[in-house]
Amino acid sequence: MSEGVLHAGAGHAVQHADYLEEPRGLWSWLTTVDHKRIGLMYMWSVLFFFLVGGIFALLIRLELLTPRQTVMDAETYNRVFTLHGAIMTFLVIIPAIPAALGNFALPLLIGARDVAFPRLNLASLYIYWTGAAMAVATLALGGVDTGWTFYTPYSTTTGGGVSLMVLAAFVLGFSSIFTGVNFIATIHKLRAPGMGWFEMPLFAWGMYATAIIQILATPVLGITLLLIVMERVLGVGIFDPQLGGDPVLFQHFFWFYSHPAVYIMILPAMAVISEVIPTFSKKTIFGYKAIAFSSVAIALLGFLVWAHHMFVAGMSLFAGAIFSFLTFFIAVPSAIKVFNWIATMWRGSIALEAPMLHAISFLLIFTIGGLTGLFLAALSTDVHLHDTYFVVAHFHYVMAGSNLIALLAGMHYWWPKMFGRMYNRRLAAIASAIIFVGFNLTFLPQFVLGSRGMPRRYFNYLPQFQDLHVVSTVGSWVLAAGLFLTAAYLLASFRQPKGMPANPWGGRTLEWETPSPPTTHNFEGQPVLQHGPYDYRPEPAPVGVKEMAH
Ligand code: HEM
Ligand SMILES: [Cu+2]
Repeated sequence: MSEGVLHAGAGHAVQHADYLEEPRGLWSWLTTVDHKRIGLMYMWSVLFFFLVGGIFALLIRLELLTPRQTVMDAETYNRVFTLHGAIMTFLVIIPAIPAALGNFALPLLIGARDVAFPRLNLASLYIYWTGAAMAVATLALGGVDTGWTFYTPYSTTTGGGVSLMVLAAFVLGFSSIFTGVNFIATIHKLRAPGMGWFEMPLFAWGMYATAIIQILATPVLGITLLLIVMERVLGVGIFDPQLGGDPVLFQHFFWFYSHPAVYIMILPAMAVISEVIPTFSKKTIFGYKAIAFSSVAIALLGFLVWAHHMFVAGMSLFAGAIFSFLTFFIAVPSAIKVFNWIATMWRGSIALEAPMLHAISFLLIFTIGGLTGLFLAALSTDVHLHDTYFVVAHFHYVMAGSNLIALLAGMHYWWPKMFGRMYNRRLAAIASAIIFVGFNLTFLPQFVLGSRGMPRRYFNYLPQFQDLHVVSTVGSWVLAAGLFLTAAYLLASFRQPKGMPANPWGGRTLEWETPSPPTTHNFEGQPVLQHGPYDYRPEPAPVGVKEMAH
């Protein structure tokens, strides 16, 4: 790997306008096939829905401030947590890193001019917008109160906008599949000449593993959701026992997608972290191949463990024991990665810039999330913890905490590349600390609540649970404050003139060889192979962070 990756060849003598400037006008954005512009439009859309889902989250926490009704009635509460979960899962966390950051960064990182199918890429954005509009339109039909998991028989019998909501998820699935197809083709066909599989940045490996799951698992969910619509609209008996169906069948179908889908959410997060940690430790990544292969191992093993969501759904003890056993294995590749990231930081010259601070938060939060997963994987303890706040805390550590904090790490890392501008780095460091504290304040107490028996999705609760609920609600305000601060200084960066150097962080992957922001075609001429993706040997001296024009 030592002779690995490349440099943009023909210098930057010819100055072209950057991709943000040329061509001009709203229409040029709406019809663009530039992966960078599509990535940005995805990013703004995802952030918008994160705001919407976040407002619902704050409402949930506000309601749970007291053991009885606080601000809404029980039916509204059910609709609010359903919308929160559905929006965050299908509109935010799944597309966030691959569709937003992946679209922007992947072609740059592998020295390509664009993705393999630029038009399909634009189509996937429009499909995303269509699905999002359908999900929002369910509000007009009285909302949805099934929970984001749409469990039968409730989802086939309750009123409201269930059919429209599951169709929205069906449509969104195509957007996800198309992105996956595009990335697989891009990685196979468009790597810069000389960039073998093991000279690819690890971000590309993460995107590749994610794409495998997107393509293989998403159709299962799509068809399952269509079956709900068929039962609701046409009365075909698939899940309803009265019509000859089986409600537990739904859970099998659902989790056969949704367990792998949690890796659609975490693999891209790991992909970002694998780029940030070497850059800010100024060290070659430790265990490149181990990280690359564990991504693929996670993608494949993820298909074998779905029934750990169903230990108490009435399956045989034998099946339960097997699924419990298999679930422990899935923790191994993740642990391998964590050890390799820590080894990369070990004796590195660590720069505590915002992307790195978020990456360190990720390491801590993901480790807690992953380790608590083992309690749930153990058949005997899961019987006690299933459907309690322990589960809510667990999946927020891995989904919300890990994925979102990795999104923040990646946005702060590539922001100067995306926009040619730098945010206020001091505020960014402060915000990362507030987010870390707020997140743990919100979700750490929920582990305790759950283990004491606080069930999830309950509107009222026993008075002895109130103290910890109050801590959690206050934590959600701290978290929100950190996120609003982040939004404020990121938006304020647009008041700065563009003027970032090509490589403000001293990174060694190819995107740093292009100007900030890049031109429409990314590279002037053919990139030439010069060094590996994480080659931090002394020469040539990287442009230090301190020399930045800020
Ligand atoms: C911003 C801070 C957040 C807060 C304060 C928060 C709060 C909550 C609460 C209190 C619940 C439990 C509702 C209940 O069962 O009683 C919940 C459920 C859930 N949250 Fe969050 N959440 C946040 C962020 C996120 C993010 C970023 C995601 C993205 C994946 C997410 C995904 C979910 C999902 C999937 C559920 C399950 C919904 C259900 O099963 O009904 N949350 N959240
Ligand atoms: Cu699972």
